[in-house]
Amino acid sequence: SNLNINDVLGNYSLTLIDALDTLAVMGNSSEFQKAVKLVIDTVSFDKDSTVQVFEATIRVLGSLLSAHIIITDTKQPFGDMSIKDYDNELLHMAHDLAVRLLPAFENTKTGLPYPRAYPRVNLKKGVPPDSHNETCTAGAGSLLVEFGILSRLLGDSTFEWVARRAVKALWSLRSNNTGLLGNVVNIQTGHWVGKQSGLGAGSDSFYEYLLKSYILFGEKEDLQMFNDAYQNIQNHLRRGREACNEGEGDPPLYVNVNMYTGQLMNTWIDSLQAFFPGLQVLIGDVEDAICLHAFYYAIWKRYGALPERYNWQLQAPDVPFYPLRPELVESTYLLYQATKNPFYLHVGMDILQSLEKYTKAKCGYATLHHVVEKTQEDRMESFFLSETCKYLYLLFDEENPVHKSGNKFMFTTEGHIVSVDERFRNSLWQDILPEEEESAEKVKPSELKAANFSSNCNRVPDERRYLLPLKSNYMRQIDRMVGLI
Ligand code: DMJ
Repeated sequence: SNLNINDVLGNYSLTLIDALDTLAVMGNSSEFQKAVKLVIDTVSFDKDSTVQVFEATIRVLGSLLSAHIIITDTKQPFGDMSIKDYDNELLHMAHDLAVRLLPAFENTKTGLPYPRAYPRVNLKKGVPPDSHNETCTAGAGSLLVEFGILSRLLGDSTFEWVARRAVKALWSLRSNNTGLLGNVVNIQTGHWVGKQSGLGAGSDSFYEYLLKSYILFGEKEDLQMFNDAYQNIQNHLRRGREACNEGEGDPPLYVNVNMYTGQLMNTWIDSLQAFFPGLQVLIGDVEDAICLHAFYYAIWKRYGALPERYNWQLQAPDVPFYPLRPELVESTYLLYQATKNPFYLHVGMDILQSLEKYTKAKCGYATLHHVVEKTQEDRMESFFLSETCKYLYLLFDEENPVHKSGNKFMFTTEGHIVSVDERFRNSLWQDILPEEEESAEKVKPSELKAANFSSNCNRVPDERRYLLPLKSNYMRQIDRMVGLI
């Protein structure tokens, strides 16, 4: 009866599936092959199970696609990940699951799918009759990477089309005044039910997937949307001094505001928002990423974990649990890749040690029920293996093939690895779509690389590589703000 748990678990071996490509990244071919076979032999989506569209997409669909790509890519660098007599079973499973999720996109007046929380989609019976009509922005608007890959692998536009329609529907609902989006919307009326605009829960991966869709598919309209969104975020959500590492004032922080007025709505930030510095690294805003990351790291140092919500005014957790989330590790890893500053290795070590100390349990790693009391819950989210462990492993594994391949890989929002490959630039259905559905302009992966090294990339100077990434007075200022000193 616990919807929060069951809608995610789905009764389809979630953790086994979500962890597949982690085994490949760790170079463990025998366990990868064993796990893939188990999935093929034992998992079925033909069940009376009601799931959240977003969670099923990022955790299950994304992992199946990632493992399929690894198995079938003869040039992948992870060692022998071949599966004997493999007949595209994982791709067929991904297809089967996606077809079962499609009812979520039907009978909605805006094109926004039935959502993440209520209602859900029953894998066997479609959208339950008691369905509500509200979705969060991230749940409806971050399906494009997985659905787009599936479409392009199958040569069937359906999946990308519905996911793209949802992104465009959300985009068209942004405020005329601020350009911001809220966090909860009615899929029939298009009215914003949640007017909070922020970077954390309910919004996070919407922004992430605008950029990652562009990186993968090269559609310039995705980059255009991301750039506009990023600018609006800077204009309305960012508080504090202008430059991270210079000048006077509070450290930069991204707050939750009313989407129509830009006025502050509350004084908490959430643990999910810690992904944002990683996204800033991808767009080349490394300096600003350093500051926000430092703020979250200070909170981690205080509690040995990140509370789900931290109130920066009260200097205390508003919501005190920590379900082994990956976002801070993810940003730490990406910042290390961008700067090679050993500071981030220390951060990673610190995180690793607290995980060992406070969350390690008899049969795995446990959710912290309360970050102050360090009480544990009998729950290990599947993203602990697909993201938290993967990013930690990659942070320290300098020689990993992922790092030797010249930016060939991208991570989905669930940490699944996909190759940035020419074949995802081709949509075989281009000729059959009406004009407005076509994206006129595309870029090649090679052009992307060039853009990375041009003026949009604010690189950290080499001479600062071995110093603290942030001047020590600014570090102390942040430590004071979270009550560390
Ligand atoms: C993951 O499932 C994904 O990273 C998602 O985008 C947001 N939250 C969880 C982990 O915290």
